[in-house]
Amino acid sequence: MFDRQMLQLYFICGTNDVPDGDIERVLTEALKAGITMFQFREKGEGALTGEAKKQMALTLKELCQYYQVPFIINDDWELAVHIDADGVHLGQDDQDVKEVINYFPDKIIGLSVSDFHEYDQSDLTYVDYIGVGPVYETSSKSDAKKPGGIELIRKMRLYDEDIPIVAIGGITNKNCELILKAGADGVSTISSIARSQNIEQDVKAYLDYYQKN
Ligand code: TZP
Ligand code: MG
Repeated sequence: MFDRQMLQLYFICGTNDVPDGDIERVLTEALKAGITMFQFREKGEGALTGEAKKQMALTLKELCQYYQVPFIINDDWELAVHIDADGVHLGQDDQDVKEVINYFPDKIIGLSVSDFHEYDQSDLTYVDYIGVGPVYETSSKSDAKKPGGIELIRKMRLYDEDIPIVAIGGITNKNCELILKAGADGVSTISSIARSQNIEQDVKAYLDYYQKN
């Protein structure tokens, strides 16, 4: 089910990340332009909850299915199970992977790892990929740790030569090349797509790298 190529351009978004709140439009444009994975990360003030969150998740899942792009839910593993998402992305403070794995046979499980201490304390047996960052400063996550720069990616790749790595934090199509050259399998982004004035053009500029390499 999981293939590391899915990480190439991993778009993460919730309704609060989109200036006019129209996440369906943004996701549709991003899917059309070629994103390779999507994560619904609904957080912050005024975020959807309960039934409204579930309905939005179902709508976005359908969009992803149409474009055959994996649909992942952030944190809320119960919702992921309930609506049969393609997987879940967990943070260090979320439910333990071991405790949810039985609900996710053949599904994708991602885990956030922001440094080597977190890597060492994580059981990666059932983890398909790790999200490593922040690489650069970000304004999309209020409690983001200190940025580790490209060195964080380079060192993580040396530390674990095999695990699929997606980099996160302050990434744009202008700085992604160095990150990928440092050993990441892909890049994830919120604002560079959610706030883009031209999603098609910006997504294609990311994907150019893979076409040339
Ligand atoms: N985790 C680490 S940084 C970050 C998350 C969810 C936010 C990334 O957002 P952006 O806009 O791509 O910097
Ligand atoms: Mg989390």
